[in-house]
Amino acid sequence: MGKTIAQKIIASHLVSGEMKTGSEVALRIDQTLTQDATGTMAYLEFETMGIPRVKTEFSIAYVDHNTLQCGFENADDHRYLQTVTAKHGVYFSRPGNGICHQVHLERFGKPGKTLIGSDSHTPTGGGIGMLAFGAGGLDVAVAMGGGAYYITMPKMFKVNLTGKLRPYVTAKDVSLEILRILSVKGGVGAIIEWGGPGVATLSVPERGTITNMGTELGATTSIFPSDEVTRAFLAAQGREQDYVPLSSDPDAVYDRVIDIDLSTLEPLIACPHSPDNVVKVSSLNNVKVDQVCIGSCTNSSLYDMLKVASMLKGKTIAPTVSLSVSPGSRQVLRMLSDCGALADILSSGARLLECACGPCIGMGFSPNSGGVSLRTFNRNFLGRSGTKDGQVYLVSPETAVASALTGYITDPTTISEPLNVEMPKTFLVNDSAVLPPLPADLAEQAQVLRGPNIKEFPKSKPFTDSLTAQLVLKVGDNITTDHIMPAGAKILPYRSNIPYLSKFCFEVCDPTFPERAKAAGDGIIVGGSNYGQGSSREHAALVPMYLGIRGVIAKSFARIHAANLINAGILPMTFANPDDYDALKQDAKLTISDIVSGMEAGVLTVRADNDFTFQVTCNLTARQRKILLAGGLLNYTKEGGQ
Ligand code: MIC
Ligand code: SF4
Repeated sequence: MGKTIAQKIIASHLVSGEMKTGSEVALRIDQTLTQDATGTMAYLEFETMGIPRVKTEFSIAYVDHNTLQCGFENADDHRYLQTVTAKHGVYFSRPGNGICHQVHLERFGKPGKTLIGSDSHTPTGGGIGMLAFGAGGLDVAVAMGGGAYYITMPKMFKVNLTGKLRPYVTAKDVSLEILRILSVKGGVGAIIEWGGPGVATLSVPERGTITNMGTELGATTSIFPSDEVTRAFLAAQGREQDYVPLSSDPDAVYDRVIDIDLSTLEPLIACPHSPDNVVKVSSLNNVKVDQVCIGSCTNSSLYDMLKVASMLKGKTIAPTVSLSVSPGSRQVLRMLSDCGALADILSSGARLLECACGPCIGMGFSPNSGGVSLRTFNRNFLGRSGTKDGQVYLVSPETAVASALTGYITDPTTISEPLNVEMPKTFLVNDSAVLPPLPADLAEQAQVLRGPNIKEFPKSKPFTDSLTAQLVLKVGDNITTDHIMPAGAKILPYRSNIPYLSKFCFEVCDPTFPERAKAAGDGIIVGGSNYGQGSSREHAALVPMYLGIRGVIAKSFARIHAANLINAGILPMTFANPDDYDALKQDAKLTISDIVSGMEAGVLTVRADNDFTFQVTCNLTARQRKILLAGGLLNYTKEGGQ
């Protein structure tokens, strides 16, 4: 039987396991990336493993999230990251060099290689034919130490593209269309491969936009073939030698095939507060806009920015609109400035922000109270912008500019002027902001500089055979990691200070949660379906663990979060009968007995203090059971577990 692209890369990186859907496979990891908000924790974890130098082909630490330095915390973290990476063989991309996924696509991603990154949008690398996964920091630390990355062998979905996008309809609209079709849960447990004749019409940055937003589908990852378009992109970046062709076999079998005719798509928009809340832009024509933000790892490539500049040239944005533009990398910014396009952007009245995540993660540029903000980003979860009642919509750069010019949500296909932007034949290559690590002989003596904000890693408890815990919080469906552990300019600087962060856990849902959880001692959280969707931040597991949470019972879990819970020593359990969710009341005392044998059988019985008894399933591999019994992955690894 023929193989899909992902199956070919998995087969060539298989360390153990059988490539059968649903069974666990361990993969050799060629490259790792971290960003600063998750990186501090990942390197602290790496340090406790006592491995002197990373064992991957290439590992890099980016600083792109916590770039505001409103106090010593972020600056100290940057210094820690710069010194710890130099010592352990990791490259360091300095603050201002750009957003990790954009820079990685430009400079380091290689077709056919495996990549894991401590950021959920690492699958952006699929745009260049990499098999790239978002993972928790601890999984990245283990991979840096030469350990395998464990995943459940996913189903294979194919999206078959035909036709060609019409002017002003974009790759972002393709992402929104697939979210409309599949929803934020539709990709769970699947790898999405993009194929068909329409693929050849899409550039690498456009493919990157699509694989980037595959994360919002809950997909394990997304990938494009590596073809002549890939070769041309790599050649333009001065690294044609990294090109290898990659395609699926003609008789490859997919679990599901979805057809999209690119020529029939219209500009789409995701309404508050979920990326799958998608309608046509034309259906919202009269909505007044307060703010427009262009950038993020989804839409900050040179190609996107040149289109933005061309649409803004000679025009002025509406006086009621505040427009921000954050180019994805220093390369993009330099090239915009050299060709004069930057002047067109600035003359329109736009505010230029740093080449970083910025407003996407609530690092400044929050909208006004109740303000309507159109963003070219990938997430519009409640409160993420930093303004609790902000109304965030997700759009393409073309829709963003058209709306910034009129002051109302505007379908860009109503613009009559043509939009002709070509990708350059060569990019301006200057990697001076990427610092190589120290050579091994110097590294040994090198000092790692830590600031006072770096606090000790919290200790988790190993599981014993029975647990009585209070149901401290009951929440509904689609709880995101932004609900569990919010981000934003005020809290993000404390990513290496779990005790301080814990004060904000579940703040969006119930600000009394941290105090109540601490008072309860051992606690359990009950959730609906797709619990923990969104980011890869392991803080959404470490902080609840610090507050005493021992287990989460939900209707279903998002992949990375479930892995992070296990890594933190928290037991993820799924309702055997989802209706039992309704019978549970917050504050109930829950007792789980025979945990060790139950984990092995995959079924546990839970008794509430009103004698209501129900069953939960926990499909854990032997390795995951050992991790939980050891009290988390760090303990397990220290004890010699593989
Ligand atoms: C996000 O987009 O939510 C983030 C911030 O990039 C996160 C990582 C983090 O919380 O640091 C992600 O997507 O994994
Ligand atoms: Fe940064 Fe936003 Fe991308 Fe996350 S989604 S990596 S915060 S730009």
